[in-house]
Amino acid sequence: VARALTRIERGGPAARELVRGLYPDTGRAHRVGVTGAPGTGKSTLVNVLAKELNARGRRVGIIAVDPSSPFSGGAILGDRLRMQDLLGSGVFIRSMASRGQLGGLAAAVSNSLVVMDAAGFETILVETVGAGQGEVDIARHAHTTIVLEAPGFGDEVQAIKAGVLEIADILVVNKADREGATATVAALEMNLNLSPEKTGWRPPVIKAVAISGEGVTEVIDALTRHYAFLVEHSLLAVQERGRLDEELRALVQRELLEQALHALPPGLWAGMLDRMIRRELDPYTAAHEIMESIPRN
Ligand SMILES: Nc1nc2c(ncn2[C@@H]2O[C@H](COP(=O)(O)OP(=O)(O)O)[C@@H](O)[C@H]2O)c(=O)[nH]1
Ligand SMILES: [Mg+2]
Repeated sequence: VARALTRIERGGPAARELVRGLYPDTGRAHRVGVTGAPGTGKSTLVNVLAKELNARGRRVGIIAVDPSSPFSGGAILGDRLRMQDLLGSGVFIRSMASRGQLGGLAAAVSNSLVVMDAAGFETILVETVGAGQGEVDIARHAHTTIVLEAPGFGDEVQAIKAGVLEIADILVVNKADREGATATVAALEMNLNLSPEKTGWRPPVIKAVAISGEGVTEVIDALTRHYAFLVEHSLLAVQERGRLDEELRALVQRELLEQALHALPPGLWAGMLDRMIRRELDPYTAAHEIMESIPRN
């Protein structure tokens, strides 16, 4: 599995060939995304969840995605310690840093899920830093998304960014050993009351202390209930269709751009950039001219 994941991360034809071979054996794992601001306790929670699920006999894999790690060695060091902690437990953990743009990372995560799913991991926990659009993207790969909040992360209502409640299936207020957890829970409940439920699932708000394991049973119960809800309402297929639609669009978009770049007369693209800088050409007209100059079959 480790070697397959390395191949996936390198990308290119070898990665594509691997995905092609493994794809028929996928579709059985429960994919769980865990997201939230840095320092809310995602890694700690993922660890205890993995240990507890593993103790209950489930095969658990972890993918830890940290788009910021090229800049902060701390996250990587933390993940190393974490891997030590899980060593010998039967939990498989893989850390992934972003190289280049998030589009590439999203593809690497998607393909890593294929590898772990095919390898028979029944629950795959994907930890992602909540920092902009990226985490929303990665959350789309999950059946169930856990969003972590922690008290003392600024104004409680402000901390609940737009879009976060939309992606949350389970809300965890971690660090409940600290002051302000009750206020954070209340703020989240209030926000949930204001936002309409699209599918009939109301995200539970669970207080937890990840360092002591408090609340972990409740989170696992919520995971089980959410998966059962998806099955019961035939939402797994709906979700999957949406996810595959996006993935396919992204792939075709990339292919088309590559084809266009190949087909263009040499120097045309650079010339257009020069003209745009001189304000002789606007981006829309440039895109139109590029489409016009691509030879069609
Ligand atoms: N007091 C308290 N500290 C916690 C709790 N959970 C995690 N931490 C600490 O918060 C820090 C950040 O945790 P980490 O899991 O690395 O957060 P991440 O950046 O979201 O992955 C670490 O020092 C943890 O030990 C908790 O429930 N209570
Ligand atoms: Mg972390």
